[in-house]
Amino acid sequence: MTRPDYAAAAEILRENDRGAYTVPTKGLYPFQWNWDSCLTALGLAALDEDRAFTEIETLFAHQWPDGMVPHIVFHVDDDGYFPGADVWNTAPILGLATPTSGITQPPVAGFALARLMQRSADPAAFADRARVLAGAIDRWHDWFFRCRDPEGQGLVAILHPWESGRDNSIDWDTAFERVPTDGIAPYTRRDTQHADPEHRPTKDQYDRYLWLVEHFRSMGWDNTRLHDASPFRVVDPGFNGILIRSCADLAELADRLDLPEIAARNRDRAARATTALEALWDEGHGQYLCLDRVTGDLIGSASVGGILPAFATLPPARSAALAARVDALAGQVQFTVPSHDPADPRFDPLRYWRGPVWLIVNYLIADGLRAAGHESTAERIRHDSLRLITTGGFAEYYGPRDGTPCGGGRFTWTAAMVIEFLR
Ligand code: 9YW
Repeated sequence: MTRPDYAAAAEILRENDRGAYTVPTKGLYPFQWNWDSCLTALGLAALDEDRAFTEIETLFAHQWPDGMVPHIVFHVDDDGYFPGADVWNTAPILGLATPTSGITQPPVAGFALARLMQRSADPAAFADRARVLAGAIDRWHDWFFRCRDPEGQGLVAILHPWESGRDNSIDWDTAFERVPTDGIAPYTRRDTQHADPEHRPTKDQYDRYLWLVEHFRSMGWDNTRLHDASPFRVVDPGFNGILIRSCADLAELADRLDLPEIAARNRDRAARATTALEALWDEGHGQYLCLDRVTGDLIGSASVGGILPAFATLPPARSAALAARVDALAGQVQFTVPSHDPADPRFDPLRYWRGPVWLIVNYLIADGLRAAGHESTAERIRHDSLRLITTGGFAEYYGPRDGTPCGGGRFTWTAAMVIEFLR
């Protein structure tokens, strides 16, 4: 792997830069996405540190009054994406200056900010901006535990598959059967006009995605009520693993920034969630599983969501088991880490989150495994990730068996992760 890939990655970041935020890719996703931006900031920092901080600041400028940070910020009008601002209708309902979606996404901001500061050539120059962001991220974390863990169980639920960032994972299939489709407004999808429909979620899934959006909208996007009112409430180990890591990293950063209360609160959140995560461990699958909070049952679906907690600091036996799980998966595919276990009959190698490899997920897993001392597994993931770029370019995701590039092309966070992997 040589420098030209780095240069090509940097060119994609520049191309998708809209000044104060980046779009995930031209055409398919013309707005700012939450976890895309935070992970993209890591790549941007290699080109321009100031611009990297701006990326996260722009996202947090659209934090809701209740503390939630939305998954999409609709900075511009563009009918190339569905569902657009008018479907969510958050701006009129909540009096927002810029329309946003009404749900959130994996909370990588705490981790991303801490990493930007850790790596900065001149952290003192960014300390004031980091303090403001640390306060905003702390409010987001507080929102999670208030609104998505109302009974204080220690872990937070997602109320919509889009919140997980793993839209059509097999993990959601059973719980999704409870979501009705009657009464939804007629609609035209745009994603299937930009990307191969065979590589995207199905119409049945889109109907249910929209039913949930319309249901939450009809409740005025009131997050004090949505958790209990949603027929879809799932505790995703990947999402919680990311939250744990962000709480822990934010706590450490807050110590350095002399923000002791933020440090204490986030350390406590990370510790409680790490303890609670144990309930999602499944010895049979050798990984974590999702929990359906409506039924109280673990969901028997071995997705990468159950490996993603490797990103957080776990008991050593758990990290070791997850490293072994990745090593075992490597025996079944050409490129790790598939988003679902190929041994599961529901595995679908090219359909979005039901099998394909995503570089951001690879990066998070490899980062955690490396920190836990599983160097060779982390290195394998890094190596496979870079091979995918060589064979398929900077795609949105890839087939794990043959590296087929899928979805959108010239993809921002894929490029950002390449910059990270080449550091
Ligand atoms: C959609 C932007 C987003 C990611 C998600 C991914 C996809 C958007 O693209 O969702 O409309 O389905 O699943 O994780 O943030 O890259």
